[in-house]
Amino acid sequence: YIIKDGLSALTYATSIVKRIMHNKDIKVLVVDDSKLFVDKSIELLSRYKIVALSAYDGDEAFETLKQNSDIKIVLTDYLMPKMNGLELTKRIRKDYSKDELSIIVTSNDSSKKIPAKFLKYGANDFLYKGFSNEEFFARINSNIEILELFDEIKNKANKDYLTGLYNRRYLFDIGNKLYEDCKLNNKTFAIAIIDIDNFKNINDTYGHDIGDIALKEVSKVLNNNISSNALISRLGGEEFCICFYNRSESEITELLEYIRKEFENNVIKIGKLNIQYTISIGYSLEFGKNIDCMIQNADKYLYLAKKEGRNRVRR
Ligand code: GH3
Ligand code: MG
Ligand code: MG
Ligand code: MG
Repeated sequence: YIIKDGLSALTYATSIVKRIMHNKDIKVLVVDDSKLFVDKSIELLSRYKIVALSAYDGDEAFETLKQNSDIKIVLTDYLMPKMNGLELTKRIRKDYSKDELSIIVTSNDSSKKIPAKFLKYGANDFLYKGFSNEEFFARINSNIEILELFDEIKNKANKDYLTGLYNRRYLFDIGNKLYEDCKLNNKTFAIAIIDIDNFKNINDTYGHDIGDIALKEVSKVLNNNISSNALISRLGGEEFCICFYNRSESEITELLEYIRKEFENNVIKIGKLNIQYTISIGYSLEFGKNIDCMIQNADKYLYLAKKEGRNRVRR
């Protein structure tokens, strides 16, 4: 590159460094029957700190892909023995969508029809062999950027902005799938709803910002204490929902009681303020007609917990 002034040189260098810092999480699978090409590509990728795996035909590539769920980009040749690049592309697109995996095709074949064919079958990009290093990196980078954008959008759509927990939409979408899977495979499934007691008082006494911190504190306690087999979400307002799957009744009961006590026994320090609040929990262990019914059920128990004096776990 020819960069004429210091500032744009600095900006350019910064963007490259940022890019490289990111790249350590990216894994590329290079598929080609030419060992020379595979080695060259892996060497180029390593200059940008991108880890690469290799495969020498479509069959081997597909096996490698199945065993390495962290592969983000497949760089594939067209003509190869056993399964060629076009078959591989079709095969991959049956199982992996464009928002999770990018396919970049490289070929010597000069037929004008080839790139269109690949793109129609789900490839993201096409490179004629003999490409410059600069073009190679530019294509790899633009594909990484698109995948990252997809991740960012998915994250924004599924997570609650304030607490970073999954949101209501995600709960009903993925929670429902979990529910169906547990029902079908005879695994346990439970729903707990957690509600801050007299939360309105916190807002009224200390202000909305402190209320927000109190909400984040709940998400922290939930995340710190529930590490597996659970989907934790914010239902809305000061209500949270946990779907437990494949966990025993006693485990769930103990855990919920422990979480309740975490609030009862601890003062939360926010700057100079010491605030204390309790939570109530309603939970439902019996499979209902669907996940909505189970949530309604847990909600009924939550209502009872409130009615019986708050700061309690009720089923
Ligand atoms: P109860 O013990 O019966 O649950 O009483 P409560 O005061 O906790 O419940 P109520 O439903 O009366 O009040 C909930 C309050 O939560 C009202 C609302 O302003 C507040 N709230 C909802 N979402 C947010 C938020 O994102 N941030 C803050 N700071 N407050 C919120
Ligand atoms: Mg070939
Ligand atoms: Mg409430
Ligand atoms: Mg409340």
